[in-house]
Amino acid sequence: AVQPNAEAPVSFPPSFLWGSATAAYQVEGAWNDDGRGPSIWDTFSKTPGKVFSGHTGDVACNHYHRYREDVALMKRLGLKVYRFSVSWSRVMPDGINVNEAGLHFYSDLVDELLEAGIIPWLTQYHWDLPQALEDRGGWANRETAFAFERYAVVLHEALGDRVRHWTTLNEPWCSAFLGYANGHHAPGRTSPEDALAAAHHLLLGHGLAVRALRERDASLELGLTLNFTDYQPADPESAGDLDAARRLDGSFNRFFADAIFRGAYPQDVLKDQAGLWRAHLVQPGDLEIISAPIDVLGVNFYTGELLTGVDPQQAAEAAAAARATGAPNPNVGSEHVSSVRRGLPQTAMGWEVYPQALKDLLIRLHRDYTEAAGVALYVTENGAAYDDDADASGFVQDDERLDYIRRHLRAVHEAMEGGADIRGYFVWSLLDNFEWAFGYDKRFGIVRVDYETQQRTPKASAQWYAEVARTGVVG
Ligand code: GBH
Repeated sequence: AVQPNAEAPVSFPPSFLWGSATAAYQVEGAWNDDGRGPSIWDTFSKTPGKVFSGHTGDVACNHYHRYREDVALMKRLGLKVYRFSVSWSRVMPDGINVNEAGLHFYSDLVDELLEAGIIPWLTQYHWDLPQALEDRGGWANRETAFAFERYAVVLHEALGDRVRHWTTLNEPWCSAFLGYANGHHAPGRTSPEDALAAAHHLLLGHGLAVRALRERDASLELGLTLNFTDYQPADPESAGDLDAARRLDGSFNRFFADAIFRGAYPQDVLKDQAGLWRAHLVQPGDLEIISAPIDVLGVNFYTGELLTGVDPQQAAEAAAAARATGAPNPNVGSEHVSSVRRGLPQTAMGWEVYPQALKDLLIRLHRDYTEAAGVALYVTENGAAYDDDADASGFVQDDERLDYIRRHLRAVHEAMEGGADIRGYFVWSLLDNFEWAFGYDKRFGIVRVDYETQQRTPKASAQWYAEVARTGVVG
């Protein structure tokens, strides 16, 4: 349903950064070019039954060979910033030794962007751990956090003269819990204990990288991107539903934000996860490193959910029962929680479209975390998959995606009016790409990719977004 005032256009400040985002494994292809080593996503996608229809990122959008064309396309669309990620195993094939040819690619990409007047926004890690590090325990092994710190230094030495915006991690919740607890993502492990170890070591790696980068150059803009979902009780009168919302808000949102901004994991979440934390996992000084000051918090937002749960007293029992069935659930310690539909329109992912949640979330993040820390907010991902229907020329009149982005931008604007310091917005995604376990079946791009010919065709949403980026006005 359209808001009553939806027709009055809103204006964003001229400094607002309009951008788009991608991630290395989802767009690059060139899986074994120029000395790239395998990542956990190469292994996972080539394991039968893990990814829709056996799709892999071997070719993807062939961005590795077509980056010049893609940068030119962004320039034509008037985008001011490009958020991309680096494939760790391209620049360090075994996670440790440097591959100069791999670094070259990113150096060339950065040069191409700067020449086009587009700000490069680098994400160090978007889920594709070198397989060699996974073979030594992956993120469940504390050593991986130190390897991540060395990786940050290698990137900084190659790109630090030209890249100002550094994001350490993209969505550590996904890496830890989809990767190690329910196995929906690479490396496909299903151990709640490993998932919690991974979550802690990811955050430790983030903190170590921030410290190392800061030491090298105090003027860099440093931060990380977290995925947030607005969780509300299905029935605000029900103790079980209130408990369910508290739990997932805790394990999904507050767990990461509290560690970063308050230097402590939330007590209630630790209680929910009691018995699943390995002894000595958190070592003295870890949370101090994790909470090293940052400049930017990236917010990835797709939906808000209503939750329902059983009575709090029965929760532990229900969680244990769920674990005993071997049915993996990423919500470690809160396996009994389930979501309830609001009855709103859904995207092709089955996610309900509820922009109000983005406004509420941004205001809350500003109030609870970022304002006091002097940290700027950026919406580093927002967008939608729909079943696109391309015409003979490849054009897609994607009115639903356009409307999704439009309504969420209006929500961002409302949050800014509510006081939140939001400096930019990156649509997910520039291109249709490899949507992880869903392969190429789900299309998030504002630009259509024909996977037969690699032809790029801006959709109606891209044309509309270009106008927004040019004028700063959202109708
Ligand atoms: C982002 O992840 C990714 O950063 C990006 O690479 C990806 O292409 C994009 O979104 C679109 O999916 O049902 O248990 O998974 C978002 C991942 C998906 C994580 C929804 C939380 C809900 C819990 N989010 N998920 S579960």
